[in-house]
Amino acid sequence: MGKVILEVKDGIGYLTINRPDKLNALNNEVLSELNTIIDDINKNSEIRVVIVTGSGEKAFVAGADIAFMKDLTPKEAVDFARLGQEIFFKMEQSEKPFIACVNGYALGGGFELALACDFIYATENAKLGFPETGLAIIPGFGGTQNLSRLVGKNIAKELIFTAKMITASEAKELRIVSQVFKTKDEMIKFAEDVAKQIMKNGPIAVGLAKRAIADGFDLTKEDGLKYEASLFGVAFSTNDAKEGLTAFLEKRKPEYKNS
Ligand code: DAK
Repeated sequence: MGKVILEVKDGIGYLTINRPDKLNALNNEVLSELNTIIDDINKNSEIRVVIVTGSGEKAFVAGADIAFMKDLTPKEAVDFARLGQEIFFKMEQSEKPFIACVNGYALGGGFELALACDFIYATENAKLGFPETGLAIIPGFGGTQNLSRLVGKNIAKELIFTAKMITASEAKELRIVSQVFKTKDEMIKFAEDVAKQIMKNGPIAVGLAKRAIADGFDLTKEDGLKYEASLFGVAFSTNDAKEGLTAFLEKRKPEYKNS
Protein backbone atom coordinates (compact mmCIF):
# COMPACT_ATOMS: atom_id res chain seq x y z
CA MET A 1 0.00 0.00 0.00
CA GLY A 2 1.39 3.40 -0.96
CA LYS A 3 2.02 6.23 1.47
CA VAL A 4 -0.48 8.31 -0.47
CA ILE A 5 -3.64 6.73 -1.80
CA LEU A 6 -5.93 8.03 -4.51
CA GLU A 7 -9.33 6.46 -5.05
CA VAL A 8 -11.79 7.81 -7.57
CA LYS A 9 -15.54 7.38 -7.27
CA ASP A 10 -18.38 9.29 -8.93
CA GLY A 11 -16.18 12.21 -9.91
CA ILE A 12 -14.57 12.60 -6.48
CA GLY A 13 -10.88 11.90 -5.89
CA TYR A 14 -10.23 10.67 -2.35
CA LEU A 15 -6.64 11.53 -1.52
CA THR A 16 -5.42 9.95 1.73
CA ILE A 17 -2.03 10.45 3.37
CA ASN A 18 -1.39 6.93 4.55
CA ARG A 19 1.34 6.64 7.16
CA PRO A 20 -0.75 6.22 10.31
CA ASP A 21 2.05 4.71 12.46
CA LYS A 22 3.87 8.08 12.21
CA LEU A 23 0.67 10.15 12.33
CA ASN A 24 0.96 10.63 8.55
CA ALA A 25 4.10 12.78 8.90
CA LEU A 26 5.51 14.01 5.58
CA ASN A 27 8.89 12.61 4.58
CA ASN A 28 10.47 12.57 1.14
CA GLU A 29 8.70 9.35 0.18
CA VAL A 30 5.26 10.77 1.08
CA LEU A 31 5.97 14.05 -0.71
CA SER A 32 7.25 12.29 -3.85
CA GLU A 33 4.13 10.12 -4.01
CA LEU A 34 1.94 13.14 -3.32
CA ASN A 35 3.66 15.03 -6.14
CA THR A 36 2.94 12.26 -8.65
CA ILE A 37 -0.64 11.89 -7.47
CA ILE A 38 -1.36 15.63 -7.73
CA ASP A 39 -0.10 15.47 -11.35
CA ASP A 40 -2.36 12.46 -11.97
CA ILE A 41 -5.34 14.31 -10.47
CA ASN A 42 -4.70 17.35 -12.65
CA LYS A 43 -4.57 15.18 -15.79
CA ASN A 44 -7.61 13.05 -14.91
CA SER A 45 -10.78 14.63 -16.30
CA GLU A 46 -12.91 12.09 -14.40
CA ILE A 47 -11.93 13.80 -11.14
CA ARG A 48 -13.91 16.98 -10.50
CA VAL A 49 -13.33 17.54 -6.78
CA VAL A 50 -10.70 16.17 -4.40
CA ILE A 51 -11.25 15.30 -0.74
CA VAL A 52 -7.98 15.25 1.21
CA THR A 53 -7.69 13.38 4.48
CA GLY A 54 -5.32 11.41 6.71
CA SER A 55 -5.40 7.70 7.38
CA GLY A 56 -6.84 6.70 10.77
CA GLU A 57 -8.72 8.75 13.38
CA LYS A 58 -5.80 10.35 15.17
CA ALA A 59 -4.14 12.59 12.61
CA PHE A 60 -4.65 14.39 9.35
CA VAL A 61 -0.88 15.02 9.12
CA ALA A 62 1.26 15.72 12.22
CA GLY A 63 3.74 17.76 10.20
CA ALA A 64 6.89 17.29 8.23
CA ASP A 65 8.78 14.23 9.46
CA ILE A 66 11.06 15.48 12.22
CA ALA A 67 13.25 12.33 12.19
CA PHE A 68 13.74 12.73 8.44
CA MET A 69 14.47 16.48 8.65
CA LYS A 70 16.92 16.20 11.52
CA ASP A 71 19.76 14.80 9.43
CA LEU A 72 19.21 16.69 6.19
CA THR A 73 22.21 18.39 4.66
CA PRO A 74 21.58 22.01 3.61
CA LYS A 75 21.31 20.86 -0.03
CA GLU A 76 18.82 18.11 0.89
CA ALA A 77 16.85 20.61 2.98
CA VAL A 78 16.55 22.93 -0.01
CA ASP A 79 15.38 20.02 -2.23
CA PHE A 80 12.85 18.96 0.43
CA ALA A 81 11.55 22.53 0.77
CA ARG A 82 11.33 22.99 -3.00
CA LEU A 83 9.42 19.72 -3.42
CA GLY A 84 6.89 20.60 -0.69
CA GLN A 85 6.38 24.14 -1.95
CA GLU A 86 5.98 22.91 -5.53
CA ILE A 87 3.31 20.39 -4.54
CA PHE A 88 1.29 22.78 -2.41
CA PHE A 89 1.50 25.49 -5.07
CA LYS A 90 0.30 22.98 -7.69
CA MET A 91 -2.74 22.27 -5.51
CA GLU A 92 -3.48 25.96 -5.18
CA GLN A 93 -3.10 26.44 -8.94
CA SER A 94 -5.12 23.34 -9.85
CA GLU A 95 -8.45 24.00 -11.52
CA LYS A 96 -10.05 21.35 -9.32
CA PRO A 97 -11.31 22.22 -5.85
CA PHE A 98 -9.51 20.49 -2.95
CA ILE A 99 -11.46 20.04 0.30
CA ALA A 100 -9.37 19.30 3.40
CA CYS A 101 -11.07 16.97 5.87
CA VAL A 102 -8.99 17.33 9.01
CA ASN A 103 -9.31 14.33 11.32
CA GLY A 104 -7.15 14.86 14.40
CA TYR A 105 -3.78 16.60 14.31
CA ALA A 106 -2.98 19.02 11.49
CA LEU A 107 0.36 20.42 12.56
CA GLY A 108 3.16 22.20 10.76
CA GLY A 109 3.36 20.81 7.23
CA GLY A 110 -0.01 19.14 7.87
CA PHE A 111 -1.66 22.48 8.66
CA GLU A 112 0.05 23.85 5.53
CA LEU A 113 -1.40 20.98 3.48
CA ALA A 114 -4.87 21.88 4.77
CA LEU A 115 -4.27 25.57 4.03
CA ALA A 116 -3.22 24.69 0.46
CA CYS A 117 -6.73 23.23 0.00
CA ASP A 118 -9.65 25.47 -0.98
CA PHE A 119 -11.51 25.06 2.28
CA ILE A 120 -11.24 23.05 5.47
CA TYR A 121 -13.64 20.88 7.47
CA ALA A 122 -12.58 19.32 10.76
CA THR A 123 -13.66 16.78 13.35
CA GLU A 124 -14.21 17.83 16.98
CA ASN A 125 -10.95 16.13 18.00
CA ALA A 126 -8.89 18.11 15.49
CA LYS A 127 -5.93 20.16 16.70
CA LEU A 128 -4.32 22.65 14.37
CA GLY A 129 -1.14 24.63 14.80
CA PHE A 130 2.38 25.50 13.80
CA PRO A 131 4.81 23.92 16.31
CA GLU A 132 7.83 24.95 14.20
CA THR A 133 9.20 27.79 16.33
CA GLY A 134 9.28 25.31 19.23
CA LEU A 135 11.65 23.26 17.08
CA ALA A 136 13.64 26.40 16.24
CA ILE A 137 12.52 26.35 12.60
CA ILE A 138 9.72 28.17 10.77
CA PRO A 139 6.81 26.95 8.66
CA GLY A 140 8.27 26.38 5.20
CA PHE A 141 5.52 25.03 2.97
CA GLY A 142 3.66 28.32 2.66
CA GLY A 143 2.22 28.52 6.19
CA THR A 144 3.41 32.03 7.06
CA GLN A 145 1.93 33.33 3.80
CA ASN A 146 -1.32 31.40 3.66
CA LEU A 147 -2.30 31.73 7.33
CA SER A 148 -1.67 35.48 7.43
CA ARG A 149 -3.70 35.95 4.25
CA LEU A 150 -6.52 33.94 5.78
CA VAL A 151 -6.75 35.32 9.34
CA GLY A 152 -4.68 38.51 9.16
CA LYS A 153 -1.14 39.15 10.31
CA ASN A 154 -1.80 39.52 14.04
CA ILE A 155 -3.57 36.22 14.62
CA ALA A 156 -1.08 34.43 12.34
CA LYS A 157 1.82 35.88 14.33
CA GLU A 158 0.20 34.89 17.63
CA LEU A 159 -0.30 31.29 16.47
CA ILE A 160 3.16 30.96 14.89
CA PHE A 161 5.16 32.73 17.63
CA THR A 162 3.48 30.75 20.45
CA ALA A 163 3.50 27.44 18.52
CA LYS A 164 0.23 26.65 20.29
CA MET A 165 -2.36 24.20 19.04
CA ILE A 166 -5.95 25.33 18.63
CA THR A 167 -9.09 23.20 18.70
CA ALA A 168 -11.44 22.74 15.77
CA SER A 169 -13.98 25.11 17.32
CA GLU A 170 -11.33 27.80 17.92
CA ALA A 171 -10.25 27.33 14.30
CA LYS A 172 -13.87 27.76 13.23
CA GLU A 173 -14.13 30.99 15.21
CA LEU A 174 -11.06 32.25 13.36
CA ARG A 175 -12.66 31.13 10.07
CA ILE A 176 -9.83 28.74 9.31
CA VAL A 177 -12.27 25.84 9.43
CA SER A 178 -15.71 26.18 7.85
CA GLN A 179 -17.54 23.38 9.68
CA VAL A 180 -16.88 21.03 12.59
CA PHE A 181 -18.22 17.45 12.79
CA LYS A 182 -18.53 14.86 15.55
CA THR A 183 -17.06 12.02 13.50
CA LYS A 184 -14.82 11.53 10.49
CA ASP A 185 -17.63 9.66 8.67
CA GLU A 186 -20.04 12.58 9.15
CA MET A 187 -17.38 14.98 7.87
CA ILE A 188 -16.62 12.92 4.75
CA LYS A 189 -20.34 12.53 4.00
CA PHE A 190 -20.80 16.30 4.25
CA ALA A 191 -17.75 16.91 2.03
CA GLU A 192 -19.18 14.48 -0.54
CA ASP A 193 -22.48 16.40 -0.57
CA VAL A 194 -20.59 19.64 -1.08
CA ALA A 195 -18.54 18.00 -3.85
CA LYS A 196 -21.76 16.86 -5.57
CA GLN A 197 -23.12 20.39 -5.35
CA ILE A 198 -19.93 21.73 -6.97
CA MET A 199 -20.09 19.05 -9.67
CA LYS A 200 -23.51 20.28 -10.79
CA ASN A 201 -21.85 23.51 -11.92
CA GLY A 202 -19.75 24.27 -14.97
CA PRO A 203 -16.36 22.62 -14.37
CA ILE A 204 -14.39 25.20 -16.31
CA ALA A 205 -16.24 28.02 -14.53
CA VAL A 206 -15.39 26.52 -11.11
CA GLY A 207 -11.72 26.36 -12.15
CA LEU A 208 -11.76 29.94 -13.43
CA ALA A 209 -13.41 31.18 -10.24
CA LYS A 210 -10.73 29.40 -8.20
CA ARG A 211 -8.04 31.04 -10.28
CA ALA A 212 -9.66 34.49 -10.04
CA ILE A 213 -9.73 34.26 -6.23
CA ALA A 214 -6.28 32.67 -5.83
CA ASP A 215 -4.33 34.84 -8.26
CA GLY A 216 -6.47 37.95 -7.86
CA PHE A 217 -6.10 38.04 -4.08
CA ASP A 218 -2.63 39.55 -4.08
CA LEU A 219 -3.30 42.11 -6.80
CA THR A 220 -4.54 45.64 -6.27
CA LYS A 221 -8.33 45.92 -6.41
CA GLU A 222 -8.07 47.54 -9.84
CA ASP A 223 -5.80 44.81 -11.26
CA GLY A 224 -7.91 42.13 -9.58
CA LEU A 225 -11.01 43.45 -11.30
CA LYS A 226 -9.22 43.51 -14.67
CA TYR A 227 -8.08 39.94 -14.08
CA GLU A 228 -11.62 38.88 -13.14
CA ALA A 229 -12.95 40.52 -16.32
CA SER A 230 -10.40 38.66 -18.46
CA LEU A 231 -11.38 35.31 -16.90
CA PHE A 232 -15.05 36.25 -17.35
CA GLY A 233 -14.17 36.56 -21.05
CA VAL A 234 -12.52 33.14 -21.01
CA ALA A 235 -15.73 31.65 -19.56
CA PHE A 236 -17.62 33.08 -22.53
CA SER A 237 -15.35 31.19 -24.92
CA THR A 238 -16.64 27.84 -23.59
CA ASN A 239 -19.48 25.67 -24.90
CA ASP A 240 -20.55 25.12 -21.30
CA ALA A 241 -21.31 28.83 -20.83
CA LYS A 242 -23.53 28.79 -23.91
CA GLU A 243 -25.22 25.66 -22.58
CA GLY A 244 -25.70 27.13 -19.07
CA LEU A 245 -27.24 30.37 -20.29
CA THR A 246 -29.41 28.63 -22.92
CA ALA A 247 -30.60 25.96 -20.47
CA PHE A 248 -31.77 28.67 -18.08
CA LEU A 249 -33.79 30.38 -20.80
CA GLU A 250 -35.21 27.04 -21.96
CA LYS A 251 -36.13 26.19 -18.34
CA ARG A 252 -34.17 22.93 -18.31
CA LYS A 253 -31.15 21.53 -16.48
CA PRO A 254 -27.84 22.23 -18.21
CA GLU A 255 -25.65 19.40 -19.47
CA TYR A 256 -22.06 20.43 -19.13
CA LYS A 257 -19.37 18.76 -21.21
CA ASN A 258 -16.27 20.39 -19.73
CA SER A 259 -15.58 22.17 -23.00
N1 DAK B 1 7.57 13.61 12.50
C1 DAK B 1 7.99 12.34 12.72
N2 DAK B 1 7.33 11.46 13.48
C2 DAK B 1 6.22 11.88 14.07
C3 DAK B 1 5.72 13.19 13.92
C4 DAK B 1 6.45 14.10 13.07
N3 DAK B 1 6.04 15.35 12.82
N4 DAK B 1 4.59 13.32 14.65
C5 DAK B 1 4.40 12.11 15.22
N5 DAK B 1 5.36 11.24 14.89
C6 DAK B 1 5.52 9.85 15.28
C7 DAK B 1 6.02 9.75 16.70
O1 DAK B 1 7.44 9.89 16.74
C8 DAK B 1 5.58 8.34 17.07
O2 DAK B 1 6.44 7.41 16.46
P1 DAK B 1 6.97 6.13 17.29
O3 DAK B 1 7.66 6.68 18.49
O4 DAK B 1 5.72 5.37 17.63
O5 DAK B 1 7.87 5.40 16.33
C9 DAK B 1 4.24 8.23 16.36
O6 DAK B 1 4.26 9.21 15.31
C10 DAK B 1 3.05 8.55 17.26
O7 DAK B 1 3.25 9.81 17.84
P2 DAK B 1 3.25 10.07 19.45
O8 DAK B 1 3.59 8.82 20.18
O9 DAK B 1 4.08 11.25 19.71
O10 DAK B 1 1.71 10.38 19.69
P3 DAK B 1 1.09 11.29 20.83
O11 DAK B 1 -0.38 11.06 20.78
O12 DAK B 1 1.79 11.08 22.13
O13 DAK B 1 1.39 12.80 20.38
C11 DAK B 1 1.54 14.67 18.82
C12 DAK B 1 0.83 13.32 19.22
C13 DAK B 1 1.02 15.08 17.45
C14 DAK B 1 1.19 15.74 19.85
C15 DAK B 1 3.08 14.42 18.82
O14 DAK B 1 3.33 13.25 18.01
C16 DAK B 1 3.83 15.57 18.25
O15 DAK B 1 4.04 16.58 18.93
N6 DAK B 1 4.32 15.42 17.00
C17 DAK B 1 5.17 16.39 16.38
C18 DAK B 1 4.33 17.53 15.88
C19 DAK B 1 5.17 18.59 15.23
O16 DAK B 1 6.05 19.22 15.88
N7 DAK B 1 4.92 18.83 13.93
C20 DAK B 1 5.59 19.84 13.20
C21 DAK B 1 6.76 19.26 12.53
S1 DAK B 1 7.72 20.57 11.83
C22 DAK B 1 10.11 23.75 5.68
C23 DAK B 1 9.12 22.98 5.21
C24 DAK B 1 8.25 22.43 6.07
C25 DAK B 1 8.40 22.62 7.41
C26 DAK B 1 9.38 23.43 7.85
C27 DAK B 1 10.26 24.01 6.99
N8 DAK B 1 11.02 24.36 4.74
C28 DAK B 1 10.52 24.37 3.37
C29 DAK B 1 12.02 25.22 5.16
C30 DAK B 1 7.49 21.97 8.30
C31 DAK B 1 7.87 21.69 9.52
C32 DAK B 1 7.04 20.86 10.36
O17 DAK B 1 5.98 20.41 10.00
